Amino acid sequence: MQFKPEFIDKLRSAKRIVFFTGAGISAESGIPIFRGKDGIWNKMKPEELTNFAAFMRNPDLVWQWYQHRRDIVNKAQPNTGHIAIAEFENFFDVSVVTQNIDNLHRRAGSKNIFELHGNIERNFCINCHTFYNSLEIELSNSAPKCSKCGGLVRPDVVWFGEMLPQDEFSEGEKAAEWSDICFVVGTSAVVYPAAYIPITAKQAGSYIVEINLEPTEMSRFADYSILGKSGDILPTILEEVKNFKS
Ligand code: BJW
Ligand code: ZN
Repeated sequence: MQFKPEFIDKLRSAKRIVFFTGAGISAESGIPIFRGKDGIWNKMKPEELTNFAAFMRNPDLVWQWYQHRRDIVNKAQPNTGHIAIAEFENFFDVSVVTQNIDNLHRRAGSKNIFELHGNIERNFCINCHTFYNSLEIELSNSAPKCSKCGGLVRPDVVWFGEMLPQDEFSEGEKAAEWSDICFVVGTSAVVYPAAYIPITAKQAGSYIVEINLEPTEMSRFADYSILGKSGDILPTILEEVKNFKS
């Protein structure tokens, strides 16, 4: 794979790198993406499953959907893309700002991770806000009840119309502002405010590199768009880095 010389120059001089990731980076681990022809939302309607009103209307249905996805996530392993990102930490100051809830960056060994849309391993009571990890509650087919107050327990993920975790978002923004290169990997970049992260990076002068199977909303902001699988492209970029860093 031949990369644009300007990109290699940027890589040589870069100190801080931010990876802004979406569902596509986990696709090669067997976790379905949301949109497009292979997206889960061709089969499941987001408005029936990913907002608070939907949960209140039918908590068991929403809980079962997350149970199904927990099973997929638990069986999945980080792929070569996640592992390459973790290895970038040997050469650069790296932040990972992810929209994913699947823990695969952490399991691959990345340290500095900001999760914008929560984490499927965590749950909380909608009444008293007690947190439960998935080992602490009964993972049956009905939405569990809080052992302290009897309130409904929901997954700690961000649904449409809900605020993003403030600290994760503002730390992610800072990482974007400070970055020399911002990689935008495996995201359709249509969900806001998350999609402001690479735009913030661009406005602060960072070099934007998109890695995706196809052009996206982000392509017009990108300085360089690389089309292909992140599990192929990221390890190849890492090899380039190893060549000039060793
Ligand atoms: C590969 C690949 C391979 C495949 N290699 N690539 C303007 C400003 C601000 C907000 C809004 C706005 N306009 C509208 C809004 C509201 C809304 C929004 O953004 N709507 C748009 C969709 C229209 N945003 C919100 O509601 C957010 N909150 C908010 O705005 O709060 C403020 C507020 C509060 C109160 C009242 C009003 C406002 C919250 C958004 C929460 C999103 N939550 C979800 C679900 C999380 C939990 C769960 O997983 O169940 O997050 S939705 C879903 O989309 C999930 C994802 O993180 C997110 C992004 O998807 P992603 O990762 O980009 O996946 P895909 O499938 O779209 O794309 C995959 C890509 O990978 C594709 O491009 C493939 O080509 C590629 N690919 N294989 C490389 N091997
Ligand atoms: Zn409670």
